[in-house]
Amino acid sequence: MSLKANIVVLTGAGISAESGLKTFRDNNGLWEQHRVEEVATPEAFAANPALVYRFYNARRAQLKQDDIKPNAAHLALAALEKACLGDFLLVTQNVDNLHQRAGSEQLIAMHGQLNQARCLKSHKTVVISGDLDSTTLCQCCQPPSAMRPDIVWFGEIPKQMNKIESALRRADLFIAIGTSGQVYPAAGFAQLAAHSGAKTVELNMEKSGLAFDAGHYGPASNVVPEYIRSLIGDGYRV
Ligand code: BV8
Repeated sequence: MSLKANIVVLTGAGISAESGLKTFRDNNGLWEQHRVEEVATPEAFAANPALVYRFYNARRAQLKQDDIKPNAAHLALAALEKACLGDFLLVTQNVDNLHQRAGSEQLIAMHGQLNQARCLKSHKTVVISGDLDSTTLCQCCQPPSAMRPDIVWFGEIPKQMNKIESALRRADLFIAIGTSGQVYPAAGFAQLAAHSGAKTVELNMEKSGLAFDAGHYGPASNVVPEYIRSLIGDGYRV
């Protein structure tokens, strides 16, 4: 069954948890005894680039592990996109590549991607899969410049905000999945969609505390396919 509606979906770390990727609230938000919010900043990169390169190299390497793959929630969102006859946009806060691997196409990785690097001089981005460090040089400048992870750090502006806000203003349905709603501007998307007349739904392990019209709670790999089946029927198998 297809769906004549404009849909915006926002995902957070919780949708990738059952694929084996830690969420930000796991380990009390710590990595190697550092608060993630302190490592994922331009200041941390300026003060201790080796630490920040290592933080992202470890997470990028994890994506190549055989046991890290899209789960039923990622696949159900790809099916929803195919069944949607209106405008569909999936906005992820995650920097992993699981939505891409699940087949989602109308996708904005608003906080960047582990598998991309950015030239510090030209700001051009390139796809990478291996480690990045201060000796990794760009191919776009003469003389070549050092590169950084193409990640949006705290205090930096998320990607494609205009496109995201315009989609939220046109949305009939806004679905937030696996996000604690603690990081802005993503945490404000449900309210913007609601003000524009959208129905808002939260699919999460627990209530995030943000206001939604409806919510379904439990592991994403159960709750998301179940909810999407309620929208488009059994017309898909994951
Ligand atoms: C900006 C890349 C200006 C890095 C990330 C005071 C008040 C309000 C805002 C601020 C403030 N002080 C500073 C700010 C701004 C700041 C901010 O919001 N800080 C927070 C900490 C207060 N924001 C910024 O700096 C942003 N930029 O504001 O620029 C601007 C903006 C617009 C226009 C002009 C100017 C930039 C923020 C981006 C930072 N980068 N990621 C990296 O990945 O290393 S954010 C990072 O943390 C993630 O990407 C993610 O977005 C966030 C963590 O959030 P979640 O994804 O929700 O993950 P979390 O672990 O928190 O929650 C997981 C959820 O899943 C939980 O609810 C859990 O119950 C659930 N779950 C777990 N398992 C499952 C599950 N659900 C279902 N199934 C399961 N199995």
